[in-house]
Amino acid sequence: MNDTLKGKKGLVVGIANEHSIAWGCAKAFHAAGAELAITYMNAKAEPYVRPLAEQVNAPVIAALDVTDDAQMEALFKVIESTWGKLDFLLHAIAFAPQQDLHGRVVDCSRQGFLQAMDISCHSFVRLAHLAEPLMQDGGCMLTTTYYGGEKVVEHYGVMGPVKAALEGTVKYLAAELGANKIRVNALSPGPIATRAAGGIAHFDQLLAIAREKSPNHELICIDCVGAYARFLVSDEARLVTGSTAYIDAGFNIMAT
Ligand code: 0WD
Repeated sequence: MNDTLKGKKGLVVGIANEHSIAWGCAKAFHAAGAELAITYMNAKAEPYVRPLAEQVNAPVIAALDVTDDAQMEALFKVIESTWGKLDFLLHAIAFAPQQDLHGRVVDCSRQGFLQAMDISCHSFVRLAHLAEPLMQDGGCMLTTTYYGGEKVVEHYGVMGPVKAALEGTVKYLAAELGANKIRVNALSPGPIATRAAGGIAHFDQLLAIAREKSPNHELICIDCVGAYARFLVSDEARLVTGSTAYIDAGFNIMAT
């Protein structure tokens, strides 16, 4: 049994259902002995998320729409009163309005661009800002990015520039928080058929290309991402920070 997270307390933001990447991570964190705070986006999502959170005995189950500052502050108050500290957090959310996501980046509206950037990137900064004081013994902050932030991936649209900004943010946060032994990293999984993935046009093509071009010719599963996430938030990874951790069967090394 892996108990590398025994005694650790973690916040998981981004479970929509049992297919979510965040759920693969939550299962791995729990199996390694961590106690979790798990959020659901709104009342519509709660019936899908709460049973999962109960399955991993999460002592904190709370609503969090990251656009609601008061809700985020209230969540951190609950975490503080429950544990008095936080060891790690996972941010695994993204959003862009359909109209902007499906169009060209050059046509993206200001509102759509800002909303995508706010929910998918700056929300990580806000979580980090509130988590920092609770990470007195050090900690780890993880977010989720995609190869489309690094290279142009057809149909990824405005999420490409948003993920590029997120990856840049990871580096700056890692540099700023390193002195307090807080590590900041991004997971970069290959394509996985989740609810959010359904918003990307021709996603099945992306899956087919990933399988064909990756050295391993395999698709990624949420449990594979979970295993890597568990390692990254553990003390075993204490010298890993500011990195983009690919879990893509090697796709990123291939010239297209
Ligand atoms: O192929 C994929 N699925 C990949 C996903 C490959 C590489 C990276 N990623 C990234 C995504 O961009 C995202 O950042 O992983 C992260 C998690 O995505 P996921 O697990 O693929 O998607 P999903 O299960 O849908 O979870 C994302 C959730 C939302 O789900 P819906 O389906 O309702 O859009 O993000 C949450 C929401 O639960 N979310 C929010 N949570 C709080 N406040 C908000 C918000 N404002 N907006 C969306």
